[in-house]
Amino acid sequence: MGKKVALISGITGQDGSYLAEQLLEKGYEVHGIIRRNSSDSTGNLAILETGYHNPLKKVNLHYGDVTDSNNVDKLMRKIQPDEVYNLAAQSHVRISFDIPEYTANVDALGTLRFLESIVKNDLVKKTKFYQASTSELYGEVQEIPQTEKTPFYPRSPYAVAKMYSYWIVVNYREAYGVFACNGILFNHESFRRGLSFITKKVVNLAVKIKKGKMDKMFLGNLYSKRDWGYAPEYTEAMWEILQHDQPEDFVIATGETHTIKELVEEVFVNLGDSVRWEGEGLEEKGILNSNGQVVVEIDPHYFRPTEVNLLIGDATKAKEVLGWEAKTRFKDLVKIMVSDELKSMQ
Ligand code: NAP
Ligand code: F7E
Repeated sequence: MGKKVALISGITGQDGSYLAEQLLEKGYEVHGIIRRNSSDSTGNLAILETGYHNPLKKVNLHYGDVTDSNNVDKLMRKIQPDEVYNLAAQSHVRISFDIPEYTANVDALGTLRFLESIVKNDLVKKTKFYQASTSELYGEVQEIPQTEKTPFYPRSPYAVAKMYSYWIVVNYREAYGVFACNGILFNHESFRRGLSFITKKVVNLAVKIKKGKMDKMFLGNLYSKRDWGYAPEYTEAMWEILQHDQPEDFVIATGETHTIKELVEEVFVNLGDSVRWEGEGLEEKGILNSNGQVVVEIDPHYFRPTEVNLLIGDATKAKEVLGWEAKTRFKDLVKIMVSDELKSMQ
């Protein structure tokens, strides 16, 4: 049997880059879709030898965009993948309020474009499809903790667009028999996380503050709670989901939840300091116990018109059916992220 062929949309992102590495390790021929950007977006792939730079063509990169159905269809016909991992998204929740229509085009219709191509090109028996669904679907949570059966209540244009994708995956599975699955992944983080997400932002700025390169950071809502896991473990779960003998949807989470305040505190503990809080509302401040320096202030720019206050997932099904379980918990995740950030700034 020849090599299995995988196509990853969103390969330059945090998850796409880990997944590409893991699939190469497993012996796959890996293809990825990259957008034409005026600046280089392949930093997360630096570890891999790409088709551009090396004749070994370890990863085959194709220019494309999931808003372009001709492009998606053409790539699907050319590559004839055994597995598609649809990770491409405008993935920032707050920014989705600024660009809701664009977010819907990418995060909702992008998914439809792949599924239509599978059906139209008679790839139903060949191609399995993974959709990057999200805990943001639970939004104003209807149940604690959240499972595969918890009703959705999306609270942003991002989450509403992802809700379309969730259901179109279910529909194409039931209507046409596509092996299509949703991974409902709770927040997962790493050194490769984009700088505008809270874990990476706090770790990056705290390290700069402790090195004397900055005075303070500005944050939004300190009281929301998230279930944060470690990204490479979550991309392994994506693969596991497609190896199951039937197409199903799975929650992937740690089962532990923490506030943004706890995140800030834990990051500074890992940098040999500690933070106390003074004031309320917009006047609330985080202060270093070592020297009294104000290191956190509130900027309402980072507030969302509607917030997701509490996420905590129950990944029992993934454990029982796939044997998948989160290994890295909150404290270890922060330790890893701080250590990787320090190394990168040496
Ligand atoms: P990310 O780092 O923001 O990566 C998003 C990827 O999508 C990037 O490669 C980006 O390319 C690409 N992309 C954006 N718009 C595109 C378009 N129009 N056409 C083609 N590619 C496009 O996201 P991530 O954290 O790796 O997450 C991967 C997926 O899982 C996303 O769908 C996200 O919504 C979902 N998800 C993430 C989490 C999480 O906690 N990380 C949890 C649940 C679900 P550029 O590099 O060119 O921008
Ligand atoms: O915010 C609060 C903010 O942007 C987490 C995406 O990968 O995970 C991610 O979405 C929390 C929110 O992630 C700042 O209000 C406070 O309550 O890191 P985040 P997210 O919105 O949970 C889900 C699962 C996805 O699917 C998404 O694609 O932190 N917060 N102050 C802040 N957030 C940011 N970004 N910046 C702040 O300054």
